[in-house]
Amino acid sequence: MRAELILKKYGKIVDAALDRFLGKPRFPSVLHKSMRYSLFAGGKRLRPILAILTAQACSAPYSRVLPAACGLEMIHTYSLIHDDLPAMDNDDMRRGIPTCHVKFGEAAAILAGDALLTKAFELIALNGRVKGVTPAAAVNAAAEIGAAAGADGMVGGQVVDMLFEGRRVTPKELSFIHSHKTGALITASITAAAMLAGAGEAKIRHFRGFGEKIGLAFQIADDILDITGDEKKLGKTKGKDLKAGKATYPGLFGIEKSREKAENLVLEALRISGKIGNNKGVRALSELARFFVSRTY
Ligand code: GRG
Repeated sequence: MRAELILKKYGKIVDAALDRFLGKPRFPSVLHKSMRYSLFAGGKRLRPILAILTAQACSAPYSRVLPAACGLEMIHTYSLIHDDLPAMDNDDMRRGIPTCHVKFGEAAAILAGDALLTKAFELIALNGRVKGVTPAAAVNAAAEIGAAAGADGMVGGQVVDMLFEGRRVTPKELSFIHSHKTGALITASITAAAMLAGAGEAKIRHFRGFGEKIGLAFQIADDILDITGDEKKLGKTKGKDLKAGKATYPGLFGIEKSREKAENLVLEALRISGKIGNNKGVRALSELARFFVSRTY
């Protein structure tokens, strides 16, 4: 199946599950409205779809990982809400519409992010109650996602990203920023799902390798899109990295070399997925890996 079709098909499943897990808008209404506003602003749902395809690659039904998959999208959405705040990137547009703080005010946006992050871990814990998931698998998956989202993962990467603004970075420092800020949650979407689906250690190692390669490729592609992309398609202001003096691959290596690097990473990922197997889930994961660098949004 082509990447666009995969995203469409599984995006619908993720959207319906997110709607269910979030529940009806209720008191306090500003909180539920702002959470829902950002969660349903039109994201590609890449992280939950990676989790779903990983379950299928392990020959498990996607229901085995659906609550955690939705939790991953909530963590991702919280990070975007907070990243857009005036104290961070100070962005007005995200996913093609005004950012959460522009629409609801700063305090509401901070709290919407907090509530999404917290709800995510409620769902990740609840995934332990799904038929076929062992208690050990549920605990390991929760620890995996917690580590990837926190100080030694996404938040840590974001802090280093801020520290290096306006400074020249080495390739090693840049790779640290990208693999933590962006790669960690992408990798955990795959490894945690493999754990919940009952994969053994060797398989989980392959999935981790696959995730790390495509996670880095994804962020390099994002750096390139910030320069060459179409603002309408991206749904956000472009050129912000350059303006803020951010550490990026094109900044360090130029666009052509960065493109080459991202494509090579995908080739390495495909070599790893070949070791995992060749069922429908693995083939779909490989298709998505290619999309990570060919995407225009
Ligand atoms: C903890 C506040 C905080 C931030 C963490 C993730 C992050 C760091 C900041 C968000 C901005 C940024 C440059 C993220 C890099 C990851 C990235 C390219 C996000 C966009 O992901 P997509 O393309 O977005 O999956 P959609 O909108 O499709 O879900």
